[in-house]
Order: sequence, then C-alpha cells, then structure tokens
Amino acid sequence: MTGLTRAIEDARIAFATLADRVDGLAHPTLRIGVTGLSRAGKTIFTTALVHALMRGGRMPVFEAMQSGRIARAVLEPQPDDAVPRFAYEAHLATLAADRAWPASTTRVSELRLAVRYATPRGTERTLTLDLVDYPGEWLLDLPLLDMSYADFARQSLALARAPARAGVAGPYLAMVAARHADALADESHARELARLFTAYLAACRTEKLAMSLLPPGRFLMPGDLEGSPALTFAPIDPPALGTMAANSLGAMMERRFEAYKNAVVRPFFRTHFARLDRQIVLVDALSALNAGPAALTDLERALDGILAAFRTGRNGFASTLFRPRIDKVLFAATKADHLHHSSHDRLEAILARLVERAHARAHGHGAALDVVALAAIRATREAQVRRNGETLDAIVGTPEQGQEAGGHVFDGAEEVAVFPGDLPETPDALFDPSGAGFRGIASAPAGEVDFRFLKFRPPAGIGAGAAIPHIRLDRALEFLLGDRLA
Ligand SMILES: Nc1nc2c(ncn2[C@@H]2O[C@H](COP(=O)(O)OP(=O)(O)O)[C@@H](O)[C@H]2O)c(=O)[nH]1
Ligand SMILES: [Mg+2]
Repeated sequence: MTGLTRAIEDARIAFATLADRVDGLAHPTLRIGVTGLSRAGKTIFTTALVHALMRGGRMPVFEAMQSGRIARAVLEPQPDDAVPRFAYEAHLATLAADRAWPASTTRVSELRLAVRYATPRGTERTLTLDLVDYPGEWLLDLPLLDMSYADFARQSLALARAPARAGVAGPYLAMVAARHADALADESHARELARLFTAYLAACRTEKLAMSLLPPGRFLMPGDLEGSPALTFAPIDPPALGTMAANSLGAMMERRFEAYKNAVVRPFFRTHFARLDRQIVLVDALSALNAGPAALTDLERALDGILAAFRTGRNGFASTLFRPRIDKVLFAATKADHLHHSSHDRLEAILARLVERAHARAHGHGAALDVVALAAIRATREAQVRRNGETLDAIVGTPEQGQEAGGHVFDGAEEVAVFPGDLPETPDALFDPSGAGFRGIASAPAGEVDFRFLKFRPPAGIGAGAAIPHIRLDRALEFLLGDRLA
C-alpha cells in the first residue's frame, strides 16, 4: 500500500470509529463479533445467545440475569442497510420444528437487540447490543495485506507441499509445475489454476483432514464474488524477483492478488472488523481431535493467525490514527456436550494450550483474554451405564441419520448411550512434536483412532418460551457483557 492510500484508509476508519463513538454516548452500544472457522458453531451460538437474553434460562454465572436485573430484551431493526440480518427466527424454527441444525451460512450477518436492565442500584437502563456473525476465514486474510504476491505464493505452496496436505494437492501442484510465472497470461489457465487450487482447499477442509489454515478465505466462501477476477488467481511458483513481464501469467496473478486485497480484504476490515468492541472466537477443537495431530497443529496456526489479526490495528496497516476498540476476546471450544462433564475442564485446557503463544502476545496489547469450553445448545444428557460389572460415564443423545459407530448406522430416531472417551488429563500428550501424540481418522484406520465424536441431533423441546439447555453459555455471557450491564 502506498503512504497515501494508507493515510486515506486510516482517516476513513478513524471517522467511522468516531461516528460510532458519538452515537455510543447517547445510546450505550456494545458491538460483539462472533467468529470462528466454518462449522465452528457461530450460527448456533448467536441463536442461543439471543434466545437466552430474550427468554432466559438457567444462567447462574451470568449475574445480571441470575439476579433478575434484566427486564427484557427485544430485537430491533438492524442498523447497517447493506448487511444481511442474522436469520434468528428461521434458525430457531429449524431447531424447534425440524429438530435439525440450521444450514451453514457463509456470509457476514448482523442482529441488534435492545436489553432493558436495572443497574445494581436500581436505575433503569438500555444497552444496545449488536451481534456480528462473520467467517473466521476472512480474519485469516488480514495477514495477506502485508504480503507481496511472491510471499503469499511461497507460503501457500510450502503448505500445499507439506506431508499432511500433499495427498490432496496433487492435481493443483501438477498444474503449478506445468505453468510458469513467465508464460503468457491466459484467462483459461488462470481459471483452471483457481479451480484446482479451490478444490485442494476444499479437500483439506473435509472431516477427514479437518485443516483450518486455508487462505484466501473467499475461495471457500466466495459470497457474492464467485467467478470474479479478484477470485480467479492461485499461488504459482514466482520467478526471480523483477523479471515478470506485464503480459505474463505471474503478473496477472499478482494483479488479481492485489485486487483481492483491495476489493475484499480491506473493505471487510474497514466496515466490519474495525468497529467491533468485543469478540468471541469459536473453535471446533473436537473435529481436529477426530482428524489427528496434523489437524491440531494446523488449528493452532490458524488461531495464531486469528489473534494476529486482532493486533493488526495496532501496528503496520492501521496507524496511530486508529485505536482498535476490541478490549476483550473470548476463545470458546464449542460442542462440549459431546463430552462427559469430567472432560469439560480438559477441553478448556486444550484450548488454552492452543492459544497459549498468541495469548502471551495479546496480553501485552491490553485486550483481556479468556478461554471456555461450552455448548451453546446441549444436545446430550449424562448417564451412568453398567457394563460387565463396571459403571461407566456415558452421554445420551440421538445421533444424526447416517452417523456410524462400530459398524452400526444410525437412523436419526434412536437414542443411544455412547462413551465418548476421556480427554487426557493434561494437554501436553496431544501436542507431541513427533505427531505421535494420538491417532485420528486422517491417518489411522477407523478402529484404531483415539477419539470419535458422533454428531447428535438438537435436543427435543426447543421452542415457545422454554429455555434451551446449554453448557457454560452463562460464563461466556458474563465475560462478554456482564460488566456492561452493571
Ligand atoms: N451438539 C452440538 N452441536 C453443535 C453445537 N454448535 C454447533 N454444533 C454443530 O456444528 C454444526 C455447525 O454449527 P454452525 O453454528 O452452523 O457453524 P458455523 O458455520 O460456525 O455457523 C451444527 O450444524 C451442529 O451440527 C452445540 O452447541 N452442540
Ligand atoms: Mg453460520
């Protein structure tokens, strides 16, 4: 970025931030970002959070609700005209009427709630709460802003050639080998490269490999940009610096990479990210445990990248004009209802271990950071089952149709008790640098894996006024908005 573009960008962000702040004086507003990689649980978390504020529930740790100070919460018109509204009612209806999880969303969406509450001294107040649900993949694009196309290509190709991924990168790498950066630019070659690169990224994300670090984010979630030139590029081996002719394939890739940064990454940062006050990052650690050590390592790198994005505003791309507002970040391991409660703290410890290094850095920057293991919607309950004279801790739920265990395929109706297995007492064993800490489906036969978490249907009985069962959702609420309701 040139000095001038940077200055204009900073001025714009500063102005938007200022406008928000002035508005915020008259009506206290809290803007919370809900993010996480695809399938981490953003839609479910946001739906459950809104439902809890509107309908209540068992929330012992969420003091404002526990003490009855929240009078009511109502949905308000969404303030940003160009952003889709979070489809709260539709998601709730799917959970209640179909007893099914809502379909995955791939775009940013927003919802505004007005929360009427009494301060501990009894003064009535209203807090306007804006929830912004956006793909974590888009956050992982922020480091691209400080990269040249050559840097990006080198990093991406090194990842694709690493053992954990090379198996699914074959066709893409073969085309990279055949297309030199200084060949003549050709639209059909660019399209084919982008197609093979995208297919490789998609293969990395399947349940079996469960990779997390897959930039650029819009390749897997193009939203409205599908097929546009800004998405029609791919990493290819860059030539020695400065030797690319303007009409070469490499120069074409480079231009489009820059277009991606300008047309996609910067606007997202400016219009959404820069305006957040607080952030929850949802993490599907259980899927990584299912897949194996390589997936866990990849998740760690992705979380590192996500936290780096929270620091971006403080150096590099945004200058002193812009002070990022995010003062609290909560990392939450989702789907804790797949585990017996004796493992909930262990899941939290694994997450803490995953964000450890990033955690140390963020502390220096003033944002408070915490971790929690939660289930926004609890799909299981606990039971003890006697087997061969032994009492075992089990969880009981209705596996989704097509889920499989021990050769049995579930029909989506029968309820079963399963033994999810314990997480290790300390996370260290899982992070064995040799990659032999545990076995997952990416590299071991199904019968020999250490973890196998089934997918359960949502619980029966959601709807009307009934509270939705959860695990530790109250802790997340207390961290994210407790102090703003005092
Ligand atoms: N059991 C259980 N499953 C969950 C929970 N949250 C999410 N899931 C599962 O994870 C899937 C993806 O969740 P979703 O919120 O759509 O993820 P998003 O892509 O981050 O918005 C859902 O379809 C559920 O199968 C939870 O609290 N409990
Ligand atoms: Mg979603």
